[in-house]
Amino acid sequence: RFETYTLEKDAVLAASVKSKVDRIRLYVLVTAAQANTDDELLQLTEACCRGGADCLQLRAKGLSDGRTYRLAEKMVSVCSEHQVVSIINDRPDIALASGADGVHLGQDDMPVSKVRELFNRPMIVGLSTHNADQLEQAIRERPDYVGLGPVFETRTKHIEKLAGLEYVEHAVSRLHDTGIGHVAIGGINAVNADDVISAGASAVAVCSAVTGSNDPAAACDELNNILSKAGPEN
Ligand code: 3NM
Repeated sequence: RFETYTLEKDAVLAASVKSKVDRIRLYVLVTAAQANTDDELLQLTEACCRGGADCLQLRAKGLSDGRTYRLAEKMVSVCSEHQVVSIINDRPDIALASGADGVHLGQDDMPVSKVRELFNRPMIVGLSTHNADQLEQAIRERPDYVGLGPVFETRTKHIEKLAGLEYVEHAVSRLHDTGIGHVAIGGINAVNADDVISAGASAVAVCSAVTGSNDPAAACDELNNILSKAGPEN
């Protein structure tokens, strides 16, 4: 009886992970560098939530573990208040400890299956992919969603080769029926988001288009309008 209960509970929790991923359309990366104060970052988090982001990712570069953890915990609590999905970049341990909804992994991070073994609750695991070979490998590893990029030139992260809109098109059709979600990423803004949607993407991830704006909430709102015009099933 206990076993049945646990299995049922796991199935319900796993379904809740899937439904969280399914409702992501606007995903914003909040980059925390040494120069930022935690208050600044929390204000940015709040603004993105108010502006209608569906998911926020904390990218902490060069911060101590202690500070990253405290920041993550605060961001998670702001996200939960607004029912926004919270993801921590690169750090399964901090994602788990801070109560985040999930973790985002890069190509150089631990394998998806090993990261899942660390978790004592169902969590979202995302994985960056930059080309068709990495996508095939990702489909075998079964993350909950994959990042597809860089679609356009970006100054936020150095990546050797542009994946382009062609990669988005390829990946979206390849992922069809796999149950794995996707977010297109890299140089996406209010001017080109339409093209990304036309290439088949149902979700976009942005950093500078929102965090580099004087009014991040308005920038999210503008992107949201563009995404919603693309049609509810898209
Ligand atoms: N990952 P912006 S592109 C963090 O292709 C990141 O996997 C990418 O920032 C990938 O919106 C990228 O400022 C940078 O271009 C996204």
